[in-house]
This record gives sequence, structure tokens and C-alpha cells, in this order.
Amino acid sequence: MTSPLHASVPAGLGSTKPDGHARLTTWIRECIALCEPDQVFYCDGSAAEKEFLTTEALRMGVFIELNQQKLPGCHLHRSHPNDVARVEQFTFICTPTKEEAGPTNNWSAPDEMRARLKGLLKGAMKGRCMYIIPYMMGPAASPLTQVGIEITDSVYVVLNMHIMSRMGSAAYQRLGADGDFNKGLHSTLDLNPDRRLICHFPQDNEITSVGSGYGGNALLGKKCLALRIGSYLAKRQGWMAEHMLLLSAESPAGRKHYIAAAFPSACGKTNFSMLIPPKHFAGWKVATIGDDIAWMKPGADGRLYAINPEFGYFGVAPGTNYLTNPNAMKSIQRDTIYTNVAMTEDGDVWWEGKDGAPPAKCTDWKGNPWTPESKEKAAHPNSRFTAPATNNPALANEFELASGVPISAIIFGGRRASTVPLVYQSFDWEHGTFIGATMGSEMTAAAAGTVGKLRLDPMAMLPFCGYHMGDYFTHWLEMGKKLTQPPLIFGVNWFRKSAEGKFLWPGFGENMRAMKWMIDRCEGTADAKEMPIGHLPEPKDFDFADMEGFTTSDFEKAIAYDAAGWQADYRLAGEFFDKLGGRCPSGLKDRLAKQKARVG
Ligand code: TSX
Ligand code: MN
Repeated sequence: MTSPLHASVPAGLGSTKPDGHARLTTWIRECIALCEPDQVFYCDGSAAEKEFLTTEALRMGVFIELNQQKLPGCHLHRSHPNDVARVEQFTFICTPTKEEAGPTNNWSAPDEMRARLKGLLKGAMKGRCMYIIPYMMGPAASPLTQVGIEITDSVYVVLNMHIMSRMGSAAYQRLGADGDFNKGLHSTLDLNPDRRLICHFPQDNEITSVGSGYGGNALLGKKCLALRIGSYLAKRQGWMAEHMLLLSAESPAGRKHYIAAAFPSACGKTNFSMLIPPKHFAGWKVATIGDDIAWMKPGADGRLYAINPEFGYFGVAPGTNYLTNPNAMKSIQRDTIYTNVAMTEDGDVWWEGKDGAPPAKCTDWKGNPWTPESKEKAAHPNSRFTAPATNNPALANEFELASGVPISAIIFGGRRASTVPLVYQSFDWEHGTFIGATMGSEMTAAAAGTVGKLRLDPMAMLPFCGYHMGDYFTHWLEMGKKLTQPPLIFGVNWFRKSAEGKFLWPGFGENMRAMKWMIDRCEGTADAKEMPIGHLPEPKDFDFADMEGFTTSDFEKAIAYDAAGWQADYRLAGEFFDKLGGRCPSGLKDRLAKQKARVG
């Protein structure tokens, strides 16, 4: 949603300009000359600025008032109904050659795309306010942190960036006179989907996004910088930008492990990052470091260290409730932006899968009256909350740690009704990379496509890798060689079903049991059976005590080995590797051949 002008701006706000950084000042001047805004607001990230812009967003109708007694500091935003999700078909990686972007990305020649974008942006901010947003992805003191400047004509974007990034003048301080920064230019234009383009210029550390106001397309620090540009920088600079949650798990004895996990969408990544251990695990503490993105770099000790570059959660609302994720529910009771959820008569929010019965009547995400008899959903399936990480009761102490945390285990998972066991361990780093590179997930109704169809999504990075996926796999293998104490790599599947179609594993907090086995493997205290696909826990190795109605036989079904299923998976993986051509590392192709022979 676009913001018109601010009639009057309080003294001291909107005027914190960067000075002494020639490249930055020049670029801002160029953007102003191109977009021709009537007003320029230089953000400082302060609480006073947030308060002023929130009041203005309410006045402009960008924000809708919610019940401030129930939900203090919370606001509702309704996006344009055609602008509710990321748009992979309009997302481009503009490298000098198509080969660099690879067969899994849309590509355009940088000069051609720049010319097209220039045409679209010429005069695009006439009658509008342009906001200059300085922000950091990562803690101010971390060597892994990146600075971005986002220029946008959306006050909704500014208020989201206040939550999702470390925004404000500290970013200018970190830049100094000549620091490198990501250039992000965003305009909603007229929200016409025919003029919607999300473009990345990795060689120039630059993003231009037009025609959408939606989170993943418009909050340029997240998917665009932290993953697409980030993965490109990481390859060149010797680190990793991954689509992973980060958590810590501390035993009653006080031993802590840090775990990173990659799951495709609709697998409950945010839920897992905020997991509450069941009663059986009294004394265990799980804390959230991040729910979506991890930046990781080998340390001097040969371990892999990770930070979460984000400052908030941009989570899917439907399905979030006090049973599936109490910590998320507690995180979204104040200072939260709700996008495309339903609103009750008393100014509360509602969505499908929230606690309790649906309200007798409410206003749906489009602003229309809704009752339980209505055919359409009250909240959009991709409706979101934007909440500060500091609201999370389970936020880890290490959230601001500049050095990052040393990772003990990396987990790859997907939604698989068959074949993939509850949990298994790779033989080594290369085999773990292979597990990540061949992982897939079955589609749910929330995603476009055929429900239940298996789609490969290597490392959950397919839509987010800013260069050739084959080169990305090579980078994974190279990183492994730099680590003298590499994390152990595991595969998991919370979604395996019985022949009758029932979930074999209760999931949610009970996933702590799988995590406990993985931690024990890291400590060298749990046994496993060597199978063709990796190391699997046997019933004696896995704690499923105090699980109501869950038997040894149930566990055996959840970890059962299905050779024919694996052969089918490997056929699909082979097709994907072939698509990558000569850039698919031979290490992975050889692994595939070896695995095919092993599973028989
Ligand atoms: O997030 C999920 N997790 C991870 C939690 C830490 N979900 C929700 C996925 C959509 C985002 C899950 N759904 C998980 C899970 O582990 N498992 C399942 C499947 C499942 C759903 C319901 C039941 C059991 C399994 N049980 C009953 O309905 C009683
Ligand atoms: Mn994500």
C-alpha cells in the first residue's frame, strides 16, 4: 500500500541524512531524480518515528485500528487482493550471463532489466513520500552483519522494517565513510501484476522491486538480501546464507547444543524453532535464535558459527494457536502488524486454526462481512504476523551474540507421507549435503500446484539461491572441507503416514524426542543401526517413554526402511542433477550412484 504525503512532520523526524559517504549520497540523489517523490523522509529507526508513522498509517487507511486493550500496539493491514504472496515467476537474478543464474532461476541481462525498471520507476513517486531506510541484517557488533539501505514509497514497508531489521542510524555508523551496503529500491507503482518485478543484481549488491507491497517482495532485507544476494556474497566470501531456523537446546545438566534446520514452507519451521519440550523432558530448555534465516561461517576452531540476521518474525497466521505454538501466540499479543487476517467485532484478530470456535461474525481479509457459513476463508491462507523477536518468551540469550553460536547439528526435513523415516543421520558431511540436495516436500493446499505432489526443494533454497544451484552444492562441499569439527547432518520427517492415512508421529513438542537422539549422537552417547540410507535409531536408542498410546510397533513404522521408495526418490534426484548439467558437483553425482546401488 502506497503512502501519500505527510501534511506535517514533527521537528527532528525524517531528517537523519547519511553524510560523509559519497557513494551512498550519490545513489540516493539518483533515486530521487528517477522517482521524483514530492517528499523525502530519512528514517532514523527511533520509537518516536515509529509512533508518528503508525499514526500516519492509521490516518491514511494503510493500518486499521485493532482493540488496543487486547492487542496493544497491534495493527491490521489489508493488502491488495492480487498482492498476497511472493511471486517466483516475476523474480529475476540478473547476472552478466544466464549460466551464472542457472536453470532454476529466471534470468535477465542486467542492462536490459535496468532499462525496463528505469522506465517503470520514472516519476513513480510523484505525489508520494519516499522513505530512506538504513538497516542492519545481524547484530551491530557481528562481523557477519550486512548493511542495507532500502528506499521505498510504502509506509507499511517502513513499519515492517522497524520490526524485522535492526533499523536506524546505527547502520550509517557501521558504514562509516566507505562501507559496502546493499542498494534496495522499492516502489509499489500501481500494484498492477503486469508491472511486478523482483530483481536482483548480485554483482552490484543491488535489488530493485516494483509493483508489489507484499512482505517477501517488498521487505528487501529478508528473502532478497539475506538469502538471494546473501547466498551470492557468501559463496564469494566463504560463508553460508541458509533458509534455516536456529535454536538452542540445553539439557538439565546444563549442556547446550545449537541446531540449524532447513524445511520448505508449510512444514512448521517457526513452530519447531519455538518448540516447548513435553513433560517427560522436564529440565530441558529450548530457546529460539531464529525462525527463518541463518548466516554461518567457519570459526578459527573449525566449527561452524551462525547468526540470525533478522530481528523479528514474519510468520504465517493460519494454524497458529496455543496448542501448535504457544510461544508464537505470546509473541503476537503486542506491537505486531497483522496482514490479511480477519477482524472480529471487538477489534480482535482471527484466522482459520486459531484457538476456540470461529466468531459468529467477523470481517474477512478483504474487508467483507464473514460468518462460519461463508464459503471463503476469513483470513487469507498466507496471512501473516510481523512481530519483534524480543516478544518471544523463549528468545535465546545468544540472539545478540556477535560471534554467533557453534552449530552441533544441521537438520533437513520435508513433508513426506512415505519413504523418509522420522529421523536418520548422514554418514558424513558430503552425504549430509546429498541429503539436503535431494530433499523434497509434498505440496499442501497453501502452495500453488497439485496437492500431494512431491517437489524437490534442495536445502529449502530453490526459490532463494542467488546463483547456479550446482555451484551452490559445490560451495556446500567446499565449506565441509574448511570445518575440522563439522556439524552432524540429519534428515527428519514429521509427516509420515500409515497405510490408513494417519500421521505416524504426533509431532510438535514430541519432536524433542528426535532432537534428543540427535543431540545424543553429537555427544556420542546414543547408538544407531547402519542402514543403506544412513544411521537410524532402533527402539532401544530412542526415548518414547510416557507417550500415550505410542508403541514400539508405532515407532518401527515411523522409522521403517522402504527400499523401493528410496529408489523412486533417487530417480527424481537424478533428474534434478541432470538439469544442473556439468555444474552439478561430481561428488554428489557419485553419491547418488553409490546410494542407488546401496538401497538395491
Ligand atoms: O509445525 C508442525 N510440526 C513441527 C512442530 C514443532 N506441524 C504443523 C505443520 C504446518 C505448519 C505439524 N503437523 C507437525 C509438526 O511436527 N506434525 C504435523 C502432523 C500432525 C498433525 C496433527 C496431529 C499429529 C500430526 N495430531 C492430531 O491432530 C491429534
Ligand atoms: Mn522462509
